[in-house]
Amino acid sequence: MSRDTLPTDNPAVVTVGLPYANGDLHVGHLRGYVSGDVYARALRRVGQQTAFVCGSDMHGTPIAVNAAEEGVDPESFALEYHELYERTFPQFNVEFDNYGHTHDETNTETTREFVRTWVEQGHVFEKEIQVAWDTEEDQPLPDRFVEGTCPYCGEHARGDECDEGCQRHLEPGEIEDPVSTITGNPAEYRRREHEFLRLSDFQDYLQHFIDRLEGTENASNQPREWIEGELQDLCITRDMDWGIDYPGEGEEDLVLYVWVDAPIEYVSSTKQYTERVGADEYDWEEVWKPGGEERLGAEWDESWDDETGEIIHVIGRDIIQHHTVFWPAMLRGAGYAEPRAVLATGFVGIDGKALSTSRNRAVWADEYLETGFHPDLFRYYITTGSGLETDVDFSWDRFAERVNGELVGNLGNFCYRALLFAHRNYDGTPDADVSEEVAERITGAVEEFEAAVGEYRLRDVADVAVDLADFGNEYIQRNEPWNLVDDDPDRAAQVIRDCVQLTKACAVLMQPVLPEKAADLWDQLGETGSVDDATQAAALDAPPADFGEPSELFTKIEDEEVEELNETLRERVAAASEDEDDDGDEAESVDLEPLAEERIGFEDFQAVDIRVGEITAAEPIEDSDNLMRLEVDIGVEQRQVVAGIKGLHDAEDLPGTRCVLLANMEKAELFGYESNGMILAAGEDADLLTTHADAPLGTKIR
Ligand code: B3M
Ligand code: ZN
Repeated sequence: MSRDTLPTDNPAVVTVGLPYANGDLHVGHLRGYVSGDVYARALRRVGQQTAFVCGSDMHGTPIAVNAAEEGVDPESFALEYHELYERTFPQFNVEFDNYGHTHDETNTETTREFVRTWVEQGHVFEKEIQVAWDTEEDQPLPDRFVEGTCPYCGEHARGDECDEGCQRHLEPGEIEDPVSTITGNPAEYRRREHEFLRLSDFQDYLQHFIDRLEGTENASNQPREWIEGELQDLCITRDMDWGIDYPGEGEEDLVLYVWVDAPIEYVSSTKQYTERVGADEYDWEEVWKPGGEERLGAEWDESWDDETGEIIHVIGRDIIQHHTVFWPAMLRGAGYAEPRAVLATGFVGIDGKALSTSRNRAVWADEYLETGFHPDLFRYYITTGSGLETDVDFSWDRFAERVNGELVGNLGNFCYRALLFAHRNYDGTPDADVSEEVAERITGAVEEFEAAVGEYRLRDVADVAVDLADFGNEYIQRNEPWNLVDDDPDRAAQVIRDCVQLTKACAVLMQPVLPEKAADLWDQLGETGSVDDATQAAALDAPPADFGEPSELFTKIEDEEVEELNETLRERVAAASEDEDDDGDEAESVDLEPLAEERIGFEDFQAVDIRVGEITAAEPIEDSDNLMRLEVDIGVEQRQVVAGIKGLHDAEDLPGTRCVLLANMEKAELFGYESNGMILAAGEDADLLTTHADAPLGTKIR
């Protein structure tokens, strides 16, 4: 059974993963918040009642470690960042209906209530486990206070997550060769009592949940293996002072694990919104707790699928497990509703490498604002460059290219031309009917917008207006109204009437991604009221008869500006790479990685489509330090692949080289080039894999 496509009559809530209140925001963070905001606005645009909520994540070792480094208490440390985020989001037109934080009273109370309910329902048990211990400091080392090796993939891992390797959540005691991040000494494991949420109670439920879950494919595919395999119970307490106290007798020295109170902030923040606007306007319980206590402990009933709020989480792809395994179990265990959709965004990198706050390999939110570029430009660039799931590279060149080409040259140009012509010749909208061709084109755009919202295709939501303007430019060019004004005034009036209508439709449809620019255009059209409140039908409603002289919506970004920004970024990336080398990462990577312990079945292997190929063209990517664009012939087709082999192989030597290509690798966009496959290579020097005899191109490797 599938749910009715959005919009539905139920209230919806859109949330974005909570930022840890421990550092400045960069473009990688902003991708998530902008995406959430665009989606929330788009949902409202199609008539769904929607709250958009979030809050700062104040607890856990990410905060405790950084606060300790600065010698301040975690609360004031985190509050300072919380206030910074509260100020920064609106500067990118990210407008939450409520922005709370996990340490506030609402969340403390709601969290404790969740935990008490799990305990009452018998989902919590106590167990003695091994926790890492710093013998010099004589203290336990929860989460990020310990580093070591991931037991699953052998990569370097920090505390509770394998952030450089397989991205798995790590339970206390799992990390191998633990080292204290406080003293740098090898840590010892000691036995301690902790509280656990029995995830296996929810295994059956989760297997059905994952089939119902909507959103991006990565979010429902990635967790399947965990949900189908043996579910490891979740340790929900930590030996720390900073956090929400565990609400149980005799457990005063334990706080709740940060991943308990963090997602509960989604509920708390929605509650606060209801407290502000009143339950008549928006009732958090209808969304999160439909059916009151009735669903607590009861078997899932299919009729509940429709009797619920629409809960939509936008998150980074590194926290899929938390949102599709732990969180739905936490909700179910307390009798709450379940997420309808999880939209997991890809990462943002620079030059093919991940952003790093500690190494200053990033473009910062403040830095963007200081350039003076309008926030809507960033919103457009980050939502439309590629699909939400894809990892992307931030590049000022691409940013300028897209702004100049698509916003200045296309959308802005069309609206300005249309309105200027209308204003000069008719003082506003000419008195004529919209042609059938144009009415149909607008209807098509409105429908495409709505379909994209229903299918969570955020890029397409954001592309609709620019595509419509593209049509507008072609239409005006084809009809040459400037030649008609004298000879065929009726026809001229009709063409311009069409163009003004297209402009109005653009304003309506661009509003989610370019909210301030849409408002500007709305004013220029002489419309009263706010474009945010205009319905989709307004795209075809007649524009006002009179309007004044228009102004250009967007300004061209000059080459010199881009060059300056590139220069700053190049220097920063070079410094970050030097740092990395100094850290001895290089030496580490020469060590042979331990063999994977986990075995895979033949079927898993068969799912990996590896082919014999031949490189037919190779070209270094100019602005990148390590990327090369390759064309690879795999018999059935030619593939374009972006590979990190610049500086390791000469482009001239590569054509004619036989290689081995992972053909069903997810597509990615790097430096504006689509990478459709992955060349297999060994080690730091990218020793390319090949075949010994002459298996025909395209042969599958088995
Ligand atoms: N604070 C940040 C992260 O791991 C973390 C998200 C919580 S969402 C409930 O991306
Ligand atoms: Zn790992």
